[in-house]
Amino acid sequence: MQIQTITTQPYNDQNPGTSGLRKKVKVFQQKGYLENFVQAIFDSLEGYTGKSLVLGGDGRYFNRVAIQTIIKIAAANGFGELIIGQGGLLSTPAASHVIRKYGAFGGLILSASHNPGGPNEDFGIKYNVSNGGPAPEKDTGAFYQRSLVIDNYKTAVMDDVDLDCIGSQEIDGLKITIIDPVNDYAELMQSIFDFNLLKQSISSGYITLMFDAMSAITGPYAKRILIDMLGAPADSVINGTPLEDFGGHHPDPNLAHAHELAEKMFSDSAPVFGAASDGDGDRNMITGSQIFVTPSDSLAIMAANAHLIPAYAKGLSGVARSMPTSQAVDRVAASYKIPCYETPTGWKFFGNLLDAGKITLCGEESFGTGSNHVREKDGLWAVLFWLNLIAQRRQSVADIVHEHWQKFGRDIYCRHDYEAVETPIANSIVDNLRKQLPELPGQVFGDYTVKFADEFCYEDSVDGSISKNQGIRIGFENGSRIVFRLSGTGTVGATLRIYLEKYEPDASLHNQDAQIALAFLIDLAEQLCEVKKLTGRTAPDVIT
Ligand code: VG1
Ligand code: CO
Repeated sequence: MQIQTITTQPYNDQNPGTSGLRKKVKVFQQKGYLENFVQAIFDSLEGYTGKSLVLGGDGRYFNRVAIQTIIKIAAANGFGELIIGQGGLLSTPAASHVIRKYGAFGGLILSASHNPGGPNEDFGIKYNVSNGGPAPEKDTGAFYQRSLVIDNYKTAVMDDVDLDCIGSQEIDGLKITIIDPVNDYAELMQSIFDFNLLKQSISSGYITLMFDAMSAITGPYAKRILIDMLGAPADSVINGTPLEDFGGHHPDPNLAHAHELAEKMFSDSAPVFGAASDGDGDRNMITGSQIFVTPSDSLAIMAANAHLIPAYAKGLSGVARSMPTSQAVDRVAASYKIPCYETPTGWKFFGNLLDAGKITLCGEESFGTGSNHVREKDGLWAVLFWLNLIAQRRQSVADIVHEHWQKFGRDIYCRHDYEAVETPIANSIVDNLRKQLPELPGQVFGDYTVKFADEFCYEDSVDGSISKNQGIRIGFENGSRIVFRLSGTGTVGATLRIYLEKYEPDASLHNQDAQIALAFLIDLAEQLCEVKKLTGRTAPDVIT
């Protein structure tokens, strides 16, 4: 194999965020930009010579070009085998599974997840380690440090690989295997859930459903599993063809962006169950006829009912949630007497807990839930979990949710996002909040007395690593919380996220609208951070 060493100039902005490096496509198209970052990753890793690397992405614009570039750099750096999803496609959870199943050294996932795609939109790249999960902070920190000083990259002189033809070939000692992106994942789902029960429930018409793939990666997965394997009617999957620009939409599964599904679920002709997934297939939105299930509630309900699912019949070793996720799952853990861990935002923090067997199930308020079956959050897995639950309990989504609230109380929850705020303003908002922290405990605001106010710092109980500055938390005596943090996945300015929650034990007050129930906390959050005042905005860009 002929290998070239190309001289390059470093870029100073290749610091991975919450989930990999995300930038505008135009940034990735700069000379050597992608090459530098990939070489910086390989330079920071050890022991991969002759081993295999998994490659795949969510099919967004630039996916195919990037894969060809990466193939040549990986070949030149001495990998022995590249396992690539056909067409360059792999959903994030499927990539995680493929890494684990084939014992790969690691994988590169090309995605900017819920961010929009297209020539003027976003692209991203993320390295996952051999457990199938996102690289921990010590690795991503090393990639960044290396990227700041890199002065050359290696690339193999070879033709582009045919990404569409399934099978293995050998090029100068490098094995290249193109796999069906769905097969292994579908098999895994079959091993977790009761497919026979699901088939019966769907074919008998007991469960009707609509799944919105948002013109993103889950289309082929949902069609294979929901339609081909479980017998759902063909029109149950909408927007099921992956498009490079997601049809011009944000592939972000929430009521604002999955509006086609949302309208259906709140109409007279709503099916029993509705769900959506994001650009790379790791997020999920769960709805039922006339009801939206918040991701935090979904996690708690899954934890409370996991024993009804074949793979979790023996119960859960423990659960975890990201810090801003509501405390609903904590109540389930307390009642089941299992541990509950609070981690920083981002799936990479669950990996050690899953590997150590300390938790079985975990989730985030940002429409992400998952378990120890892979090391990423998993959108379709969550969909199948809920379908299995409905089939097993023979209850509607609304009944399952209301019963859960009756038993555990309701954690009324919402998140307000202020997007593309000018970075200096966003930073000053956080600095001002930080300054107020020492004064806040003991202060009384209406019925709310501040119990604690701090900046979340996480110590990993498995490897002892410390992650600082993971968001500002203000907790009240009555269990309510306000959390502020800046997003680590955006590509324009800064996004301020404000998370609000209030515990309501009284069942007669469970059917309140979250915005109304949380109105006092919403006003208090503005009083503390002044985002509206400082940006001149009147409302958040997105409410979830
Ligand atoms: C957001 C979510 C976080 C999630 C991350 C990646 O990060 O808040 O919970 O893990 O996206 O999700 P941030 O830093 O923007 O708040 V995905 O589906 O975009 O890979
Ligand atoms: Co995603």
